[in-house]
Amino acid sequence: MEKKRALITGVTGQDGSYLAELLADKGYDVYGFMRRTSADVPAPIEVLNDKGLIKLIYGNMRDLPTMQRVLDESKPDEIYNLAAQSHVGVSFLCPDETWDVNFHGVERLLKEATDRNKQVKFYQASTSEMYGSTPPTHTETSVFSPVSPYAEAKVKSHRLIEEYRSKGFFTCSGILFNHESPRRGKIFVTRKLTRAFAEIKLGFREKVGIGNLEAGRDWGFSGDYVRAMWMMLQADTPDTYVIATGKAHTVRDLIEAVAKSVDMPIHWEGTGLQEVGKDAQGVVRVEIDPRFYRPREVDALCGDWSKAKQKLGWEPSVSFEQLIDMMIQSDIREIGAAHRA
Ligand code: NAP
Ligand code: F7E
Repeated sequence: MEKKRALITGVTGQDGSYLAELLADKGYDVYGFMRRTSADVPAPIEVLNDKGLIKLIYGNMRDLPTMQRVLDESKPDEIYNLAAQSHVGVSFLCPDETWDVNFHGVERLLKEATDRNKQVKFYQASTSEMYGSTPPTHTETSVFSPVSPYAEAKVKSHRLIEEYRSKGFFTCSGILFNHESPRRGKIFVTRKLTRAFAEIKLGFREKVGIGNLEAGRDWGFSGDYVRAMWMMLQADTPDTYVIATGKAHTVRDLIEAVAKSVDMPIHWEGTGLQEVGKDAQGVVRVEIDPRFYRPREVDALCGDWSKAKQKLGWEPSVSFEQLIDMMIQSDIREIGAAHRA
């Protein structure tokens, strides 16, 4: 049987890297879009394991000719569109780039891909940010109320995916809630905190500045979530699915859990911008830094993943506590290795 070919945009990101490994392990030939600035060796870069090939080639969601060239070279059966300006806070600072990559990039890729192959299967990385703060638990049919340029662009792309589906194309949308891992970018709140507390624990840092303590998120493990992406494209019919754990925690809970996992329980003193988190010796380890507040915030998100369980047989395998532990142990190892080198 001929090997399946997959194209992953955003292959150098957290999800892209896990997905590329998953698909290569399943025997796919995997092609990945890589921006020139993503690696310090020139593309193409080929990684061959005993089952499949991962080939990284230059591509940019803002550049139609590179997109056309990559599609002609990779001839994908499946496309996973993960590339995005993915930071919500940054989207307020760079709305044009966010709109161009997160919406027009999807528009370009969908058109070029379906012009070349009407049977291509397309996964779009939609997001829980599309809901805004509509409580309490979100399903595939909950109302969208985006509050950031990031979320607005993602809603528009989500609608486009549905439009293509209604015309008979195999386009799926995963409404993924926050998912993390040791490969998470260091400016997202989970990794920022696991990194900071690893440094505090090892004596390289005293404290960390943080924004909104009360925001609630449903945090899962990226490795579980990329498995769901693949499952969506293997189903008989294309659809939209919520992927989440169904358990929400606040940033305050997250800080307490991270601090506890390095044996440094935190207690809180003060209120508002003066609130601080202190360790058992009374040393301030967490303080509020207004620079990390957003112009508009999504207060609370929690996903109902029952449709994914029912129709795909998907379920999350890593708990919030296990996720934090995995991330902090990895940061401790990484910092230790860097200081020994
Ligand atoms: P990530 O780590 O920030 O990765 C984003 C990827 O997009 C990187 O590979 C980045 O390349 C690439 N990219 C950015 N601009 C590009 C451009 N103009 N052309 C080509 N590639 C570009 O994000 P992630 O956490 O893996 O998330 C993957 C996708 O899922 C994103 O679309 C995100 O919006 C969405 N999502 C994420 C979550 C989550 O909690 N992680 C939840 C819901 C949805 P560089 O290496 O060059 O920067
Ligand atoms: O913020 C609050 C912040 O940046 C989570 C992306 O993958 O998930 C991610 O978006 C919460 C927010 O993720 C800090 O205000 C407090 O309420 O880790 P984050 P995000 O904005 O939820 C969604 C589903 C995506 O689709 C996105 O691509 O934490 N928060 N203090 C902070 N956040 C950050 N980054 N830094 C702080 O110091």
